[in-house]
Order: sequence, then C-alpha cells, then structure tokens
Amino acid sequence: MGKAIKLIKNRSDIGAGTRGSDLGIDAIEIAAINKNSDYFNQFEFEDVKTHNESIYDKNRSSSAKRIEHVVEQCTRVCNAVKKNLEGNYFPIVLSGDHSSALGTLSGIKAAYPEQNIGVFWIDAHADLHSPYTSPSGNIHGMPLSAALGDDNLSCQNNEVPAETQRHWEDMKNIGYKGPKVLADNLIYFGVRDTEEEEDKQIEKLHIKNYKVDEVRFRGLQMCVAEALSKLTHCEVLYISFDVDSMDCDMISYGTGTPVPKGFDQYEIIAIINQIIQTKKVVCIEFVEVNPLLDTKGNKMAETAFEVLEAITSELILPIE
Ligand SMILES: [Mn+2]
Repeated sequence: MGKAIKLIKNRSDIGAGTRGSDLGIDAIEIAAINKNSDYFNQFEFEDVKTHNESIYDKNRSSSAKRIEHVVEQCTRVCNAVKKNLEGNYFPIVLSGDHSSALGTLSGIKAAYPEQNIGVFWIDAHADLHSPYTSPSGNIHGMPLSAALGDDNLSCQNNEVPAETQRHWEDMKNIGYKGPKVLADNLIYFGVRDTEEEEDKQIEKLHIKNYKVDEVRFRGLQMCVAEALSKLTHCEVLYISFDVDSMDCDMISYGTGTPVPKGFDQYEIIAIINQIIQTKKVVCIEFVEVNPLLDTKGNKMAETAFEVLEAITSELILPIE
C-alpha cells in the first residue's frame, strides 16, 4: 500500500466565464452514490474554503476577472496541497475551474522546492494566456503562464491596470517565489483549441503536445512512454486532467468550454495509469465538470467518476 489518499474538494468556479463548475465535485459524488459506490466514504477528505460570491462584484479588471479572489483561492489550494504532501498523503484534488491548478502546482513546488516537477496537462486547451494576452479575461485560461512565469509580452493585446499587474505578480509567486515548472518539463495531451498567442508560446517554448490523432496513430503506450522518457530527470510528477480533453460529442457537453474530437475515457485512464506506474506521481487533479451544461443528465460527472475510480485502483496497488 502506497501513501494514503486525501481528497481535496475545491468547489470554486470564479476563474471561469460560465458558472457551475463549482457544482462539479458534488455531481461526481452523486454519480458515485447512484452507482452504489462508497468511494467518497473510503478516503479522508478536506473541503477548501471558497469565495464564489465574488462573482457578484462586476467592477473589476476585464483582462483578469476577479484576479484578487483567484489569488486568494489558489493560495488556499496551495496551502492544502503542501500540508497534505508534507503529511505524507497523496492528494487527489477535485476542483471546479482550472485556475486551481496554479494553486496545486504552487503547493507541490512549496513541498518539493529542490525537485524538478514534471507536468502532464491533459486538456483541450493550452491555458497559456496571461492578463496581457487573454481575449476573455477568464483566469482558467492562464494557470500555466503563471506557473511558468512567462507573460508572453511579445503578443500583448491588453492594457493591464497597475492593480491587476500587482495581483498577477502575486499569482506567480504563491507558495514559492518564481516559476513552479520549466517549459521543458511540461507535456500536453489532447490540446486542440488554442489561440494564436498560445500557439506562439508553444512554439517558442517547444512544448510537446500529444494530439489525439498522434496518440491513436502512433499508439498510446508508445506516446506516453516517449513523454515519460523526456521527463526522466523529474523526481516529482503532477497530472492535471481537464475533462474537456474528452470528446464532447462522444462523452458530454457538461464542461465550460467543450471541444469535439477529443479522447474517450478509456484513453484517459490508460494515459494516467501508465504515468502512475512510474511511482513518481505525487498529486492528480480533476477539473471543469459542469453539470449545469450537461445535456445528457449527469454524464460528464459519471464519466469523470469512472476515470477517478480506475486511476485510484492503480494508485492503491500494493508496492512490491
Ligand atoms: Mn484547462
């Protein structure tokens, strides 16, 4: 038996443009209950305090909406993740919108300041915007630029007010001063809906993106093995699973920014489990289930739970 699992429930959606991903955690829990699973009774859990009422405050920067509250929320997630890693737990973070991943990565870096952190970002989106480039101002499209500490100023479109700039600097320094991950140690799976500013960053930073077609054509196992071989120098791995990496037509539209032509849940499980087998993964996060947008009942949450159960079985396999 490996480390004990701790479920960290972060019901926050203030980094998203559409409301409802804060309900995703409870939707996953209801999917488990309706399946007669006692999954959520098997593990210790912790609720992260939230500030979703900040959504009512409209008089804020449009280049990074509610940034002061997103900083606050990411700091809470960072503290919870750090504390549990230091307490020898394996945190499975269940979050609302994907801005939370900056908090999680900050907590991992705070717990492992001397280590190289490898990141597997399984997502339809690159999440590489900054307040200087974002067309929407929604911070769930920005966690990786904050984690990399790269604002992409050569693609600047927005004038960013000084106050927002200060909050953005705070955001890049949560838990640990400076970048949490190097671009060389970041690998995408399934990214297929990007903006030009992000494409330029991906090219400039040479971030490898295993597209859905490539994974199917070359073979999933081979692609994951190749990805892992690029990160052999990383002592610590983190997996960020955005459910929009899955095909919205095949699976569900129950997520803030659904995109067609994605993975199915079996491919996601196979990717994650092969990474877990390295025994270097210290934390996994699930994000962006939005039951309010689901046109198939609770299908997205049910599918996320299917993935959650399968990867948890791999995590709790006895270590020989
Ligand atoms: Mn995302």
